[in-house]
Amino acid sequence: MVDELKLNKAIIHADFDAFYASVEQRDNSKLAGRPVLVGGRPYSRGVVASASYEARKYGVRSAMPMSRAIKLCPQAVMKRPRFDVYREVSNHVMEIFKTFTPIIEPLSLDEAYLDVTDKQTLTMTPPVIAKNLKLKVLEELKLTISTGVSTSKSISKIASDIDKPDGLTVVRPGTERDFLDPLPIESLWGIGPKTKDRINKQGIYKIKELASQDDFWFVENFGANAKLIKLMSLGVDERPVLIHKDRKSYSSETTLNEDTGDVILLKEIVSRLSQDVSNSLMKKGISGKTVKLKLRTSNFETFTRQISFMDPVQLSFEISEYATKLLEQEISEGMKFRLLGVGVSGFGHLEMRQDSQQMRLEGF
Ligand code: DCP
Ligand code: MG
Ligand code: MG
Repeated sequence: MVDELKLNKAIIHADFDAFYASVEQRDNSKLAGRPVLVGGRPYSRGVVASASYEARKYGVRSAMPMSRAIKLCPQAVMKRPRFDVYREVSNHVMEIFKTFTPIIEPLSLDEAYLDVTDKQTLTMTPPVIAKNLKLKVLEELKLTISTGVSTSKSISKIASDIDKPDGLTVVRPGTERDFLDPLPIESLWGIGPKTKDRINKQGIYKIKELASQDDFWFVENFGANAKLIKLMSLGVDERPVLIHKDRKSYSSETTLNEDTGDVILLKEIVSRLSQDVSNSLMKKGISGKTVKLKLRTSNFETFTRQISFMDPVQLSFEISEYATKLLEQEISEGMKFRLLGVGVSGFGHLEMRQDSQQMRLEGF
């Protein structure tokens, strides 16, 4: 019986409910039970980062302009984000997860996959493990998480979202397709709002309708992702929970003491960050083909811009040159920034870079 149980992979996806907003409610008892919005200022085009469930009843959602959110829910309490606190909570929850299984893959500050396949016993079934996980998080952090339990990452992620807040949704082995079939296609990984609209126009709304399309249709509609999305729509997802992801990028970022739009100062900061990243790359002996610039404006809008090239870069002046170009494209009159970050990804080894330079020289 136990062996039979162990044949199935057991993966839990756990995600905090209204993460930033719940932390603010927890740390200020006056906010408990009230609509809370964490994000930028309404009069400076700020957006909502997190809305408490009390605020969501009024139609408020993440990424909505704060000014609109306040119109929908005028009694909401607005809070500025406290990123340091959220990071601490995140570290703590990952430590709690580690007491359940060493196989953990964090996806962001507030969520992770846990592979508990080998932790199952007759009594300690995956749903019981998920329940204990929720209890421990509540006990230690005074915050709720929602969990999804199934045999795969994609289904567990969908399941954890289906009964928020404080949910525990179990999709038993063998019932994956029954679970997925009636859901809207945008529940699946890789189907964002634009893709959803495009597919809906063809009269396809539910995962069941999607799953019945042929391979040719999938390739035509999803290109390189066709196979993955087809398999996921059929409830097949063999991707393992990855503990140590290969590091995909090196970056350095800084929050400014004061928001600034001073171009010379911004360029200086970009240059310093590029130096940091370059040092890390040199230590590892790697170089990357993509330079990324991260910006957070004074109204808490965060975005990234990137540029890729054939020959990888490693030296700070090269990284800085590209990052500065990206910066120049984003600066406009009156715009101020509170955070800057520079990163490099798309790694190959340095030898490859030397090779390619050599080849270029030979080509002359
Ligand atoms: N976040 C953000 N901007 C977004 C989305 C999210 O700054 N557009 C931040 C704030 C969220 C946190 O990331 O609190 C976690 O994101 P989630 O998508 O998990 O959203 P929440 O935890 O806020 O709500 P939910 O209960 O739906 O998970
Ligand atoms: Mg969350
Ligand atoms: Mg999340």
